[in-house]
Amino acid sequence: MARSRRPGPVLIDLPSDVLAAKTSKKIPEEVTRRGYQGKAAINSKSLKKAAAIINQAKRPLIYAGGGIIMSEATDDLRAVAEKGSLPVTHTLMGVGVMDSASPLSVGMLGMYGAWYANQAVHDCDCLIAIGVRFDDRVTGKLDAFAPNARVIHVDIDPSSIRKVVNVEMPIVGDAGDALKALLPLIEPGDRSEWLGEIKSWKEKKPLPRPQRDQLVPHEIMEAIAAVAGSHPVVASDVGLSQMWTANYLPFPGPRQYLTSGGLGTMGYALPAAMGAAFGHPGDPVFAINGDGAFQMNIQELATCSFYNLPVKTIVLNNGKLGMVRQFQKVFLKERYASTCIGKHVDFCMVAKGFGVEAIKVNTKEELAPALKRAMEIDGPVVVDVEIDPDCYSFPMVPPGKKSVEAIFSPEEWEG
Ligand SMILES: Cc1ncc(C[n+]2csc(CCOP(=O)(O)OP(=O)(O)O)c2C)c(N)n1
Ligand SMILES: [Mg+2]
Repeated sequence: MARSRRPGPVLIDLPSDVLAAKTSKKIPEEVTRRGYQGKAAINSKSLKKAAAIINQAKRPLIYAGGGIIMSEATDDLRAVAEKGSLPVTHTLMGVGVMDSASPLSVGMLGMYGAWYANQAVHDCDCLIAIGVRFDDRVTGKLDAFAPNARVIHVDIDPSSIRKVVNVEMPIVGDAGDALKALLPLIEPGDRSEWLGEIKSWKEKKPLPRPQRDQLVPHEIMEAIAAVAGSHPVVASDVGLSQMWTANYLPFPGPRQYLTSGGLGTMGYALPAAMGAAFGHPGDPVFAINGDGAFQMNIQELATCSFYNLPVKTIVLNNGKLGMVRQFQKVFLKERYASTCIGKHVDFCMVAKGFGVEAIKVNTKEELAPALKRAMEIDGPVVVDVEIDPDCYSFPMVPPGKKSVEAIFSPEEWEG
């Protein structure tokens, strides 16, 4: 199950009395299970109909997710997008399906996504969903999601199709198989007007890049990108740090951004980065942590130290459980509860206690030299960066609102 075409972690929970019991039953060679059964052949009729819908569309948009990355189909997606001049928005799990610098990339959609990506979903006349699940963090208010679009949904798991939204053209199958079969059917179209409109939205309401006295997230992402080399692997934790990494750090390709996605497991970044460091020796590997999430697996610094794993841990230190605090600030009238964790932990001292080198960054001027030094060190490093504690992840779609009703500041929320 873990290694089949929709791979991922599987929890097998066996009670200890079962483990200790004896059995004379023969263990079957093959097992069948309910639900998803593996790879299905693509229905060519459905595919032709889907291609016809796409070719007719004036304002098509691909909504691409992690299924494309699991299917190793990034090149197939890019070929289809380029042939049809089809812009692509992606989910959190789909970071890297397009080169974020590509003119066809519309960035991440959803609750913490770019305003222009949500606007493109709202205004498209054809939504081509591939390897995605219409998660509530993506759709916002469901009946206002892609209201003008004919929807095509490609997914390997039939139970995912029409689970959340009604689609006109379902295609059950592997994303790579579907995209390969779709490529010859896609006609090169002139979509310059639509692409121009998306470009103007990007200029009208870009991702915010505030200038403050203290360091702010996009400056840190830019500084990391400047030292990261051509093929970095970045694991992010859960919280604002995760959204800032997904939105501001450029990702040219797949499997360079590791995140726990919908599971939301704080503490994920460091062990995930350690796995990447073992699996990709030679590639620069970063763990980008919030100060809260870092403490959930901080003991793994011992493993980093033991193996001299070259994981560069960047702590975005705001003294807060920032993402939860953002809710308390915006929606709960600043009634803060249990989200101010303060500055009681000296992460540099903790890291050194584990035998890991550490650098403290307090000011803008200290950031670039600290990252340069971190890259020069042959082994694990913790860089503890003080950031403006009043930075949040905007734009944000308030729960229950339409995805085009994103707010750019707490003041925009009227309750
Ligand atoms: C184990 C666990 N506990 C609680 C949460 C809920 N949660 C989501 S984000 C977040 C705050 C994360 O704080 P921090 O790591 O400091 O990151 P920041 O948002 O400040 O960047 C919390 C508590 C979670 N996702 N996982
Ligand atoms: Mg924090």
